[in-house]
Amino acid sequence: MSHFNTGNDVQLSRRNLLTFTALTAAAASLVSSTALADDAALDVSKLPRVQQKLVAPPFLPEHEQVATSGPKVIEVTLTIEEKKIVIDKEGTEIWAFAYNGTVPGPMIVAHEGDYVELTLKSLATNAMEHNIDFHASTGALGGGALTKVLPGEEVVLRWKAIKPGVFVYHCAPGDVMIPYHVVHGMNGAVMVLPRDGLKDAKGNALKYDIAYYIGEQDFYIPRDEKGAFKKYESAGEDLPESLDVMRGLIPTHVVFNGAAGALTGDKALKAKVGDTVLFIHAQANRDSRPHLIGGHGDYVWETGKFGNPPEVGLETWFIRGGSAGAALYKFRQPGIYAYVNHNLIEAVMLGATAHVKVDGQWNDDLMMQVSKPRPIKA
Ligand SMILES: [Cu+2]
Repeated sequence: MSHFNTGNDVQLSRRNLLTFTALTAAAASLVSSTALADDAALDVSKLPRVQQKLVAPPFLPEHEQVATSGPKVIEVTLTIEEKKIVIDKEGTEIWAFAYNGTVPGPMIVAHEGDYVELTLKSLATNAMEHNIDFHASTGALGGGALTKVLPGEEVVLRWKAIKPGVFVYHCAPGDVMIPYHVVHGMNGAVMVLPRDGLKDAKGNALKYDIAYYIGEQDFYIPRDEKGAFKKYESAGEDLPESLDVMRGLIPTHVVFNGAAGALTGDKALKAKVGDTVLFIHAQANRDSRPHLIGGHGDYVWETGKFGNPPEVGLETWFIRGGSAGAALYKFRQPGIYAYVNHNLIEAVMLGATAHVKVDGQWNDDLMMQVSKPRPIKA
């Protein structure tokens, strides 16, 4: 039994923490009986089943851009792990709540009309109750009430992908535990492609050679009396102090894929001149504004929903907190591009920078240095 010290010096037992969400328990049982009575479940039993092997971000699982067969049931497994991760080069730590051990959790890919069947497991070594709310799903709490798992438990949820687009998912165990878990890394994304793939505003097919998934994460790390970031012995021990920092709404870190520098230098994303890259940007809690320095968004689904025509030729696009967006760009020049949250304080000082290393032949027509720096002529 682990204990959590609150700001009021009240010892909260693990069981107390777990009952933060007792109010939604009744709703959960109500929804389960309705779901079981649904006739549609009979048809689902006849559909082909595939297991989707989830991979760590910034990569996406193997998938078809255009579906070559009818709707199917896509089986995925997410295992929840409370684990200590390092979030910057100075060694700052957080006890993250991680789906499949990564921040953000892995991308799940489906086509419109498919069913996503998730087995959600929580390691027995965890301390808290967790669940999952899929913004891509349709139904009470995005599945949140139907997926509550205590340490050592597993649950299976199935939902039909009826809205195309990129969407976030996140833990939502109730009350303050919702933002607390989300800003401890407990979020990820789903991509539901139209069955016939992506299209421009005129309905012409759009394809990508590479897709990268960037999960932006804001962290709120408490500091000690000397201003140094505090470290904790176990998951949840930071609860009261973390809530105090969160109340101020100023993150100490804004990072891509779990840590400052997770996608820079040796770990830069890669592409070649001529490659068309789909950048999926997810932010489960806070607004962002991706910008590719030296490039553009050729086609951008700013709200991330593929039922809308993409905007073209964008400079910077806006990601609303609690959503994911997608931008398609064909690289025309080689070099190191910085992909940033163009609040440059967040990009440079808080960590929200990725690099894309692009190989290929430079095109002087698009840009060239006409003369090297020299003293100004009188
Ligand atoms: Cu959680």
